[in-house]
Amino acid sequence: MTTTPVRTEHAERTDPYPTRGPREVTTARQDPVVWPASGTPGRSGAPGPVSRADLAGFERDGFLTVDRLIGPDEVALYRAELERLVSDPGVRADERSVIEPTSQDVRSVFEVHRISEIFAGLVRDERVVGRARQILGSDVYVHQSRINVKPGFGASGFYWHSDFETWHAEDGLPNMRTVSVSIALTENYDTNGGLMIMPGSHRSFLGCAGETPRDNYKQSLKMQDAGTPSHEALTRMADEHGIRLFTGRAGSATWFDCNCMHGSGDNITPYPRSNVFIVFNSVENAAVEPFAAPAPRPEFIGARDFTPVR
Ligand code: 6CS
Ligand code: FE
Repeated sequence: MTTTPVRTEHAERTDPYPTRGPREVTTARQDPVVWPASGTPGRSGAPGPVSRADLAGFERDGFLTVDRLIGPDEVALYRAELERLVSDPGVRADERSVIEPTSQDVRSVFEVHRISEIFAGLVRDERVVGRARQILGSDVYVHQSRINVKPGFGASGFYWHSDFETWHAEDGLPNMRTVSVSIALTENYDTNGGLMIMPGSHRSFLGCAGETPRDNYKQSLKMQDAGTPSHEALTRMADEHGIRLFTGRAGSATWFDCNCMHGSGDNITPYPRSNVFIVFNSVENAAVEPFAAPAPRPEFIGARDFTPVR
């Protein structure tokens, strides 16, 4: 007797946050911002280094700032490691490095938590991973890490976007249970291309119009196109939420929810705005198939190793 293999269709799954279809569509957030500790429903926020007032601020605004997350000696250590990495020809030639289109300077290096033991140590630091576990209410793994050099004299910024929109569409993160920290390694002035966030924008999801091209990351990490909001949407959101520019000395940090609408301007000053950027995802929100892309992005951009940070 012969049997024919039964073709199982790709199980239809509902997408809570539709994006990259024919038109822009706004969906209310369906996830908590500060998650209850796994197994203790209701109580928001596991114990940890973030004060209750700061947790409340994070819930409301989508971000919180720490004036001095790391001290001057640590800043010097991470600055030196950043300089070592960006001046290493092997790193520069590696696909993990993004080169500035005009100046040919290194713009970013991805997956520094894997290629650098020094940055791996920063990820495991309780002042860092402890805050992520507290906000996400669970163990966490690193979905992405990068150093952004943002040299002076013309480094280009990042246009307005929601990180979650990309991480959902292209990396397959199902829910908004992901938090980023940007740790300043140089002074963030109000003139050298600082991070801007629309406070409160994390509470609604803007699904963008336009399909994801194949191998989109090869272009999007230089200048994002797919996943870019319309002028109308940005005007509406800026009118509703305002725009907050983050400044701070080296060693300060901004923690922000994965769905904040944010961006940064060019840096034409002589002063670099370098930072290390770490994205923690809950182990209960591990990446699945992309929700709106032909294939997942490479692992150095969207991790597929979900081992919790210890
Ligand atoms: O596509 C990404 O994953 C990266 N792009 C930007 C502009 N922010 C988030 C992330 O590093
Ligand atoms: Fe971003």
